[in-house]
Amino acid sequence: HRKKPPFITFVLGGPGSGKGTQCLKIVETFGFTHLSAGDLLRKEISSNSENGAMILETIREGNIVPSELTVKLIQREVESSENDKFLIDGFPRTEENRQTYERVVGAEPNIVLFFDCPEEEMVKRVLSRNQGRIDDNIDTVKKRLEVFNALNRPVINYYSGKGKLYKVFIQPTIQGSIVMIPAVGTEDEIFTRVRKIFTSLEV
Ligand code: UP5
Ligand code: MG
Repeated sequence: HRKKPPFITFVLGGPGSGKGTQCLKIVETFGFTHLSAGDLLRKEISSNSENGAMILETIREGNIVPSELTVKLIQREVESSENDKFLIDGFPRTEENRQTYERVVGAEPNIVLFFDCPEEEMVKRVLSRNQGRIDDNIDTVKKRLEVFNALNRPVINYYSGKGKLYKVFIQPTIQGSIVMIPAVGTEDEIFTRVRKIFTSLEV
């Protein structure tokens, strides 16, 4: 039995923005448990579960798997873990995902981390990743970006309005009329910024 509710961080950002990469570093440094919604869904495909074929088709098209299913997979992992702090990576992707999570779990996340990365950089990374993902091709990447912009941005705005959003810029910033250019950092440079966030939160 849990004494207190777990500390939940939603990790958001477009395809290839570096969510998974940074989550591994947060795990090493701060002892979180990393739950990638995409990985949990891909595990359902490879374990030949009853929903496997539907999930495969949905991911191939760059669409969103039904909320109840994803929430169930996440909730199962959280409840079977001894840890009390979690990174939920790549979820919620839509307002409907978010509302389903909050209704079923009965809680909001503590914070939301958002990797704001330029599209050209995301496309370049995804297409050079080469890990055999069925959705890492130019057509599906374009679709994933469209879905991200149309459906995930409202979720990000929602949490921003609640004061829960921590944004890591991976893109040029404009100060006055000067554009600060090469802000796409290495994995370690990005983590320096991420580390500051978690250090300041003392979790
Ligand atoms: N890389 C990372 N950081 C770098 C840096 N600073 N400089 C240079 N290179 C860097 O990184 C991507 C690549 O970039 C890697 O090769 C990395 O080495 C390099 P990664 O950390 O993997 O980025 P990430 O943001 O995790 O990208 P990913 O492709 O996993 O994001 P998606 O959000 O597209 O994928 P996800 O697995 O979350 O979802 C896949 C699909 O599942 C969705 O499209 C959807 O169909 C379905 N889905 C749902 O339906 N519901 C859900 O809730 C979740 C997923
Ligand atoms: Mg990922």
